[in-house]
Amino acid sequence: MKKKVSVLGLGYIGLPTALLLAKGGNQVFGYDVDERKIGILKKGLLPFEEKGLKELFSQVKRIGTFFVTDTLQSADFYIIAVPTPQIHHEADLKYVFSALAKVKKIFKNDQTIVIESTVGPEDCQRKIIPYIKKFTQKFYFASCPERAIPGNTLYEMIHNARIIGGIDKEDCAKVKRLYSTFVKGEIFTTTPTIASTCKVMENSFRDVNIALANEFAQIAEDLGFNVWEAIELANKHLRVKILQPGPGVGGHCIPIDPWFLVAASKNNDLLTISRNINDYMPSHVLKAVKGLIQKNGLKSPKIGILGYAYKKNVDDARETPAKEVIRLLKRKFRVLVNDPYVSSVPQQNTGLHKLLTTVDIVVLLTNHDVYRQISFKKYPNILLVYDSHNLFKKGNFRGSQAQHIVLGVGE
Ligand code: SAJ
Repeated sequence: MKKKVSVLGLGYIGLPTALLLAKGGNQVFGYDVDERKIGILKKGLLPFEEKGLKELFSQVKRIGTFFVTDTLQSADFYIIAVPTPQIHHEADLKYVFSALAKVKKIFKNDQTIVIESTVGPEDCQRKIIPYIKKFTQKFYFASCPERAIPGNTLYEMIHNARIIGGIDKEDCAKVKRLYSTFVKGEIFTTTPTIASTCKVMENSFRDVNIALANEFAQIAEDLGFNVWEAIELANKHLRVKILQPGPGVGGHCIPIDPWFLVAASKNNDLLTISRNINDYMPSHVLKAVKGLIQKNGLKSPKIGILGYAYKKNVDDARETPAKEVIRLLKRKFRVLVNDPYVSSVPQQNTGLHKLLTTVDIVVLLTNHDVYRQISFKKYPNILLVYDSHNLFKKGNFRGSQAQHIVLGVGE
């Protein structure tokens, strides 16, 4: 039987989850404290872009199972998908608790609360479940952290394996039935602590491996070889899959989640070092660009940044390393920024052609596909191109005098 669901928080995770549940035939009420967002959705528009989301939104509007509301509706399931920013390396649960406080006001016995937000390993057991127990003894609960990647959220929400951490078997079974209305991947059940910890372990795994790639890049620069070629060849080994270096790690999860583990246990040396290596990368870019300026004797050059999003082809700039690179560069140089996707760059978003005709140095920070087309011969003003993703190839420089310097390539 299809259920009544209230989704609290209509962001990058809450909104797609709500729409998929509605497409699955459930009656879904999307609630958010942000009146502007509610207004946009009520007009039938989307507050952000994500592949396939527009089509899905139109589809559920036609089916008539999704309702946007500025008052929380009583429902069989409350799905909490609010942000959990980092505070002193722990998950700040203030938005989770303010959502729970709203649930408390309308909660009826035997309803179910699901936490989709990323929380620390023991936050459910130690903080969230005890809070719920203060207002009801008759409830079902599961931690079911989202694991979809921005840029391919809908596909991953449907096809990825899902982990549901319920208090006991009945909680797991209830939530599993609900998620089965849209998840095609395998659904596993476990405890709230394991479900929450899996999520932060997954992102820590990625952070540590990116740090390894970034360290290899720095070693390559010291020793004078090309790390991209070395990684490609090392990855020919059957059991090796080295990731790619870059200007640092962004996004709402990988730079944050490992800290939740660091805060939870003293056994955190590798996690801490990896976080620090990745956080250092914007300074590494700054050092490299400054070195190039000095070496080429450029006096007060104008620098053009390509890319502000935290990764390619998305409009998401949360925790983007570009923010720190720009902040550091702006202390000494004039900086222009272009990003075709992100509307909120820290200063004016300069058109690509205008930027390329104005600057002396280009620093590529996000490997958006659109940048692959640039032909530098059209811009004789550009003397140096610092490429932190090894994006540009020889063809981009045919007929151009610009020097191409790549992160992780030593002389
Ligand atoms: N990055 C590198 N080198 C790489 C891969 C990534 O420097 O080889 C950088 C990217 O440029 C970016 C950052 O890391 O700045 C993160 O990008 P990503 O694409 O690896 O991951 P996210 O943050 O977009 O999404 C991650 C995913 N987690 C994992 O792959 C383990 C996603 O599945 C999670 O749902 C999401 O975090 C989340 O919400 O936790």
